[in-house]
Amino acid sequence: MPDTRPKLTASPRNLDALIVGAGFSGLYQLHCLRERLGLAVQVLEAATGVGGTWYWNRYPGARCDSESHSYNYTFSRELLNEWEWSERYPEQAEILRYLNFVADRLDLRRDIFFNTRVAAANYDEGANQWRVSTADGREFRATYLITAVGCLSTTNIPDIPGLKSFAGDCHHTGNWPHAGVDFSGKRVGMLGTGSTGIQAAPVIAQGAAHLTVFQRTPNYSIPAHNAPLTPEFKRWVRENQDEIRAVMHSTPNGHPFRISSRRALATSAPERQAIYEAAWAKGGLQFRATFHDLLVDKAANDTAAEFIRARIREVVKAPRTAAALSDIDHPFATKRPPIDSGYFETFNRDNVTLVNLRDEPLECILPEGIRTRAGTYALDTLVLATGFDAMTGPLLGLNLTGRGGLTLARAWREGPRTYLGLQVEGFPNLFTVTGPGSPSVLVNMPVAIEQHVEWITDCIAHLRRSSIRSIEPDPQAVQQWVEKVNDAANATLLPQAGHSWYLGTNVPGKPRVFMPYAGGMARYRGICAEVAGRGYEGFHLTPDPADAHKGGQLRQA
Ligand code: N01
Repeated sequence: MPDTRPKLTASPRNLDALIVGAGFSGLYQLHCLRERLGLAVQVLEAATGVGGTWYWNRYPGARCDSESHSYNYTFSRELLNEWEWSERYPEQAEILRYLNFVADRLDLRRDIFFNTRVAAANYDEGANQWRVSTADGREFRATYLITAVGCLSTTNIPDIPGLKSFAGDCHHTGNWPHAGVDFSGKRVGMLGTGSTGIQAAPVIAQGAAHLTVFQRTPNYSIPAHNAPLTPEFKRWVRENQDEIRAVMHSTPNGHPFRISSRRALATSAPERQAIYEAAWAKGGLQFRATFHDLLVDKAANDTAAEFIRARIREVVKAPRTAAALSDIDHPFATKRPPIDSGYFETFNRDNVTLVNLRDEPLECILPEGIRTRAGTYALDTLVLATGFDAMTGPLLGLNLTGRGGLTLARAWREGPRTYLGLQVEGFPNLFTVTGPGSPSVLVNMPVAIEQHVEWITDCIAHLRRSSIRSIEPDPQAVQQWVEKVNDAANATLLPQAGHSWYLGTNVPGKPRVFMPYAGGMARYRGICAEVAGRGYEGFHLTPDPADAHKGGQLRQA
């Protein structure tokens, strides 16, 4: 494999900033720090190319469930004008092409070290530097360390007895072989019916001899109705860029549509049914926006949940399978709602079987297949669509050690604690793009990413302008923010999912904490702007010793 590492032009030992990850976040952060602030900055990326999530998640059917015209950067008119999406929902390969286009257009590759996995990062208090070591033994030093590692990038491999003994091919969807997987003539088993499994099943079923879906928890899904974009729609997007961006910036979830102000229970049953039917026919996440109380009022939520269950029962012909698929016991959208292309229809195929693990729990994996309480299913290939150690997993995987030898694992042993999802107490000059405690995964990701990257860039500009040596959050501000994150979640039905990766309960031993900020992106953007406007309220700003006579440590709480 050719060495894609950039040549070291300046000493890497004294960089201004290091960024970990070359996905949506890392690419834009590099651009901002290099071009807007003129910093010496480099990116460390474990993969051989840019793309982050979209580099790794190459499973069959991988597609974004944000609509394509909202799933891109909006900071650059040139980028907007030069790129055109082909379908309503962009597929993985097209998103990867887009991110490569951006990397080329902004000349980003020259400052990215590919094939470079961070092994550990330690804050050296005396030098006020982050020392970052890589798996292949190199060391980098920088004043600012910015994690752009994504929220769903650490795969969750279930601890099922016998998994390693499986004799056939076994792949996790989040680490899919680049050459693809040939399913022809194969008996394929798939574990997992979240967004990923729901996207993968219809495509795998088309290529395999037989697909067996092992379902532990049934899930809602809305039809995507994906289709090529028409020339008229493309023209409309080109002509309305500012308006589309304004809508994305004003809504709680960063999508390019508004949430209705109607309440489900204040609407007559026939009218409500008609609204749901229209939204179902339109497809996509907009279904969630039909009524404004769906995520705050259980009775309102029940109306949407029952509508979807009825659609599943209508579509799926075998009554037992339909019952297993529609026996959903969490409120709608309290887990990330998938959207699909023919998921429920797939169970009408002769070569697809649903195994309901609630009726016949999984006992173990054997070399020849999966054994449940009811018997053994012979398989040639196993697909693990079992999700991620979300939000905290990618950060803990960096083995970060802050001031006084405090490890992130210790600081977060009872769950993540951040201020605004941007900084962690005890970890000066560390910034976490879309970290826990920020809206991130509850939002159309590029919108959340652009706001974080721009806030971090402005913050670093302020530190340098004001001769500030380091910034870290005040403990009180962290405590108050943690409470705000909890309150925001508790004001919704989201914690009522009982079990979800939002809560961390999908990973054994992980503290049960609702991790993202559920107060809405528009509100969050305002809070961050206010904090910055008040001189970074809630942060400790430590002046450079040379400037210490100007007032010692600045406490901005
Ligand atoms: O993961 P998940 P995902 N035995 O955690 C099951 C984003 N995303 O990769 O619920 C049997 O949602 C588990 O069952 P249960 C999106 O934000 C976006 O699907 O724990 N089953 C569940 O069914 C999404 O929410 C896009 O009982 C086991 C499944 O595995 C997030 O990624 C596309 C098991 C995991 O579901 C994660 O989605 C795809 C076991 N031992 C993903 N362990 C788009 O933008 C786990 N499961 C389109």
